Amino acid sequence: MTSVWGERVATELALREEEGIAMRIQVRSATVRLVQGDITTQSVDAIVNAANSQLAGGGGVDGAIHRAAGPALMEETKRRYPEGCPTGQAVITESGNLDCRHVIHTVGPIWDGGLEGEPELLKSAYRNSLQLAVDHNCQSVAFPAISAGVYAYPIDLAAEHSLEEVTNFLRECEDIGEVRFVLFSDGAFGAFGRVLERFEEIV
Ligand code: AR6
Repeated sequence: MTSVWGERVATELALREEEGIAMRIQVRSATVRLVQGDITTQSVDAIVNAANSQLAGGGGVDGAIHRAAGPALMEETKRRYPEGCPTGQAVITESGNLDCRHVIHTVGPIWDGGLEGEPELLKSAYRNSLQLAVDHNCQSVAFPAISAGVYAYPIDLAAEHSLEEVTNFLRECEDIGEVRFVLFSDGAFGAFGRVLERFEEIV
């Protein structure tokens, strides 16, 4: 059955294309693209880090970004945001050795069954990251699947809630040209792809 959300955005999705391991849709003037790969190698204006609320670094995509960026990234993060970043919020830094202008550090929720406000907090993490990108003139932004690793957000729900919030944002704000989801695993790419396919079904 088609969701209310799907019906609402369907008319604004003009294009979906499969390019091997990439897919994209168009939402007004922006492209939402799915690629499978490593976010640290993306050439975009900003990449988003799935951080923890202490901004202390860690494993997963956080560890990969800090390793690739070099120590300047953690030095700046600690100096500018010693208080950390609450769940659902986002902060921005320069990017060290990465091939992007900025790193946006956001904190997704830890999954605890789904009745503790996790969907709203995840959506807030995406929304606040995109708003920071706009505020810093970043027209292309790459996201990992926030909360879908160590924080255990079920991947199918993560795909649905992430794409829902990003497309809602792009319906209202035309300052961003591309949002790229960089999905590390086959499972994550497949889950995001299945949500995107629903768009095509209802166009
Ligand atoms: N590029 C793209 N995606 C990646 C990469 C990469 N290089 N590496 C992992 N992923 P996670 P979370 C995927 O655990 O669930 C950290 O320790 C991964 O497969 O990185 O939000 C932080 O410090 C998964 O699909 O983030 C926090 O303590 C997705 O990125 C905590 O983990 C997110 O997995 C945050 O947990």
